[in-house]
Amino acid sequence: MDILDLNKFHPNPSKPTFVVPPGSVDAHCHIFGPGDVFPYSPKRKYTPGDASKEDLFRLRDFLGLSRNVIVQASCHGTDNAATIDGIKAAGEKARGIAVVELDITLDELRAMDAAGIRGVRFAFLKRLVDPTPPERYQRVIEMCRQLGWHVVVYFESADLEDLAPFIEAIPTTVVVDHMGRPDVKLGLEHPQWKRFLRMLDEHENIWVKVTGPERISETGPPYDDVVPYGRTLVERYPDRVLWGTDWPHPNMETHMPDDGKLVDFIPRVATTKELQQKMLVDNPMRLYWPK
Ligand code: 0GY
Repeated sequence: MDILDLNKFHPNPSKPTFVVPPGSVDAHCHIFGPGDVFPYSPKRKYTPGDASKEDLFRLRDFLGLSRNVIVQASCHGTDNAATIDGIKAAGEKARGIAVVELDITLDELRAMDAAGIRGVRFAFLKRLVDPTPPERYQRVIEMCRQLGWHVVVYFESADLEDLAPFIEAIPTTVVVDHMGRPDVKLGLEHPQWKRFLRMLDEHENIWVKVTGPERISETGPPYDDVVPYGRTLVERYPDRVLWGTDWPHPNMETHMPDDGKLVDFIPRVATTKELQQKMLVDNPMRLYWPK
């Protein structure tokens, strides 16, 4: 394997073998800086290598994708300027997810809506953010409901049992990042994974991103150990799964993924044309570009 700088996205990803259906959406990616134009947050827990909107659009086109959902990452805190700048530059080809202060006003959120933001993200990973007691998000959630936005939640599976009452009570569509971050060492029969499936079984407003095999895998590329988890989600909840690259892959400790190989992971979890069409096109279009 190439020795790559773990703070910088893959410089020359391979051309995927899998040809994505026309209109496919990368529903989870970020823009970082560049730091001299869009400074990183003083409260950040990591400082990424710059990854500009131009770099993102180049990757989108190279992989054969049509649209991006740009997710505000923790290193930019609650200053969504880089994310919104990227959405504006992409025109109709991008939407975004913001991270906001708890005292933000409805008018400020309306301005973000006009700029293409369609939801807010709450992260519960201590290595990314200082913890916010979930009940303090209620006011923001209520404003999301008024705007027809959704809520994105990022947690690790060990924390789900504690967070579930909060997540299950959210009245909007909820999107869970990175397959709920299962611990693949524990296996598909473990109560943590079963708890996640139970949450999805019982709450049809909860969607899940089939993203992040490179983060979840213990064995590394081509992420064989993550396939059964992804496939379970796609086959059980075909109308509420999304896919994304997670480019530019902050905080990778073992390797920097080849984004072409991440596209080649898709047909291993979405094994039919119908499932691929739903996950890559129909579902994200319904959520982010409704007619
Ligand atoms: C991801 C995952 C990570 C980082 C962030 O907001 C973030 O900084 O989401 C991570 O470190 O697991 O979705 O990019």
